[in-house]
Amino acid sequence: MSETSLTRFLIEAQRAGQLNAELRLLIEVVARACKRISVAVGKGALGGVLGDAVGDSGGDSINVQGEAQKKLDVLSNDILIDANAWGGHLAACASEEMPHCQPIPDAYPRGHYLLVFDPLDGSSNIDVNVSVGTIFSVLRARDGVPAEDAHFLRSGNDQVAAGYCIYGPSTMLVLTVGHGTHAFTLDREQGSFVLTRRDMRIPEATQEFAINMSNQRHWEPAMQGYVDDLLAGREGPRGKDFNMRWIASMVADVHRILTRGGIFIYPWDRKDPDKPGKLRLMYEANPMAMLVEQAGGAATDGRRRILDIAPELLHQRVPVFLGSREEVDTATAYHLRHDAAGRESGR
Ligand code: AHM
Ligand code: MG
Repeated sequence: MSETSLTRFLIEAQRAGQLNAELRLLIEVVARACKRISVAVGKGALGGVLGDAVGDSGGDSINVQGEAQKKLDVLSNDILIDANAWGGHLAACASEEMPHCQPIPDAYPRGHYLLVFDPLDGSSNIDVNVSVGTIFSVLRARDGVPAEDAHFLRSGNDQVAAGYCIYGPSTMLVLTVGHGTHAFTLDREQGSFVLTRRDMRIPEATQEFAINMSNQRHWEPAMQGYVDDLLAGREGPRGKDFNMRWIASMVADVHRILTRGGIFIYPWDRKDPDKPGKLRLMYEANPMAMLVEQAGGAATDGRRRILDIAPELLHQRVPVFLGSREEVDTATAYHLRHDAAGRESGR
């Protein structure tokens, strides 16, 4: 049989009743924008796009999170906004790089969906030529009223599609519309995404974990205990040796986990106790949690399922534990046991 392009895959999914034409268009538009971002990322220093973005005052450009923006963060954000403005499929976009959502301009028809994205995740890796990616999540808009930030504040269970595009040695789009997680590789000569893995499955057990160990002293006791036991290996309570990987690019770490299993953790830590974690719920944790669950894995904040969390803020942060089901359940159990012991002792 001939290869399955993303377009064909989506048309067949539409025929199977898994999505409608408007959502299909939205996904095609996001995929097209990701191709443009892939070209910009791929040019590297030759494209003049490496380094920090310059703000209006001539200093570093700082986003709503207080983080310095890279030129490619800004460029990727603009590419996604421009691509999605005129198609008639969206009511509004929201992004890591913008303080508030951006409704579709009045000049264009408004659609029935909301798109929220991290235009270039892991952007601290851009200047060192390590994989980065775009993460996106799609929600239904409220009909008949102009979109506002509050309309985005829905739990991850309400996502109708989620995905990421990884800009690595090859560019891949990994997508779910709620019927499995599927991977497409960009054929650079043809300019089209081709289905290369239907129904990705994450192995239930693993011996590989991904975490930034330099934060260990700032973690809460349950987290310290869990990682101590991983590091104790075969001689410890877990009875097996573990390997560690940390790319510091969530898209790349999650892609490895979707491909061969593992657990990815970015826990709460005391470095900045006011922040409930580093990663953002709406455009990092929720779409990744949906992709991982659709591939048979699990995703929690250490205590509850990420997709059940009711968001209060567009840029809300959350601790993240995701990947191989058994390992996520084990890590979550350490936290719940610790909480229960604390309650018993009145702490
Ligand atoms: P970003 O959205 O500003 O790029 O930050 C998110 C990234 C994730 O891709 C990655 O998992 C994490 O930050 C790395 O954090 P650290 O630098 O603490 O290792
Ligand atoms: Mg990010």
